[in-house]
Amino acid sequence: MDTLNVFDFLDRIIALIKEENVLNPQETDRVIEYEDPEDLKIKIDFSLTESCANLDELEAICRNVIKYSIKTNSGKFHNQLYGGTDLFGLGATWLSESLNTNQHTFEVAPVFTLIERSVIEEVKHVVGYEEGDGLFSPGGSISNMYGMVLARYRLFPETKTKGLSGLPTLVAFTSEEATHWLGIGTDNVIKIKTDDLGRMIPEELERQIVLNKSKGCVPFFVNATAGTTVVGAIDPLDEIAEICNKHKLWLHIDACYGGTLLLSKNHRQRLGASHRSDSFAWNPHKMLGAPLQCSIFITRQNNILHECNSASAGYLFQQDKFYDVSYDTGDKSIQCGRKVDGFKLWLMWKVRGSVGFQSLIDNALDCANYFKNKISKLEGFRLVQKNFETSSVCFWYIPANLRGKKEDEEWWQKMNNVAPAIKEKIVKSGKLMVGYSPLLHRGMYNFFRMITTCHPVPTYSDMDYVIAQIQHFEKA
Ligand code: ABU
Repeated sequence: MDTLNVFDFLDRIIALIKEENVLNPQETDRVIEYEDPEDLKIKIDFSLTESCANLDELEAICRNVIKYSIKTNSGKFHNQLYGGTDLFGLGATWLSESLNTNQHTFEVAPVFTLIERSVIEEVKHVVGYEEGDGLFSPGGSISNMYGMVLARYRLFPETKTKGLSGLPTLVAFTSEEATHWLGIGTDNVIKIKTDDLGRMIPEELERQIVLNKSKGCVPFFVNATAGTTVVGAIDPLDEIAEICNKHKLWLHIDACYGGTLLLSKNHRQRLGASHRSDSFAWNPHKMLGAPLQCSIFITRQNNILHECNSASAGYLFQQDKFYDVSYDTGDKSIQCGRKVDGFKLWLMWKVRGSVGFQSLIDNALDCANYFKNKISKLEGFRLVQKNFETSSVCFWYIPANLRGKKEDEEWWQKMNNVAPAIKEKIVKSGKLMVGYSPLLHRGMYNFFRMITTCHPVPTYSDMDYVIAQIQHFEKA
């Protein structure tokens, strides 16, 4: 260890990132160097031993970590709802990771506390809340859970001290397309039917609320989704807000994926009724490209985050401190240690301004639209639905030997294997990563899900490339 100068090591890491094109993969670079798990264990020595590695060994290990990792900054990566990173956000990460700051109190995070406040205020403004509070959380599922816990607390504040026993059966509502629900008992999460674009049907929501009340259950929470995971559907927020208002239900909007649209004047109207919600979750680490992770939860209700979550740890949140303790934001969070994720978004916003965000978002959606229009005219491609509301485009690829045949159950069973088989070939070639999914509640077998994001900035030629690869690997 004596021989290892850590600053030399950090210099080498930066050099490696440049040499291996991690941040700017070239056209000839593979998006993935796929190895099965057992083979990967041979390529990289994952064991930890008593002896220490020297600088050259460390460099070789890190080079392999890069080699066998997915290059999300490649224009060939369309596999998830996130893509590559905004490099200004990355700069923010390097700085905050170097400072190793914990967000819990003002005394240990003076600058980042004010930065988080500033971002939360701006996000509240964009969503349309005049009051309220918020924080950064470790991901969309947790942000959604904050909404659910606050909803329960508003209705039954005694759960904080007495727990769940004695409570009636609580029921929550979400669309058939939504995912990632935790905590309340999956049987008590009522899935509401969707229309042919994957959006919750408001009349169905109201029917289920009334039905569940008549069974003696207590509805307490409605989750509307702005950007469902597969088809990117945006629920009719205004009509859902009306129903929640009528039945006095907490309305949470899971806008983890679609919330980014609020930053574009050309697309924000799709989330026009967001201000009517009680809480709202948005992940700038998805379409906007903030480095993972960057997830925001806001609520329109004042003080409730603190009242519901405060544990008043005496070793952190002393009330007799020498400064205004309302700046100690950690006590409204369920975490103790909390990263300063707000800094990434704040720096990106400073550099680009809202105008810069808008042009990145408009471009991502324009490319998705170009892709959709192009495949809608190409032989062998079939859209899963007529329109898509975010940057997700879902489609089947019908191989030549299945075209023009009777589309019976046997045909669909064969179609079900097409996307996984083409994907395997594409991934093993290192040429492309694109996702696939079934939507069984809509009777749909496996189809491709193509996603565009703000980073790396997508182009029409990236879109053409995806089409060409799918066509090529059908035959390969
Ligand atoms: N939070 C759900 C993300 C899933 C996906 O990227 O496909």
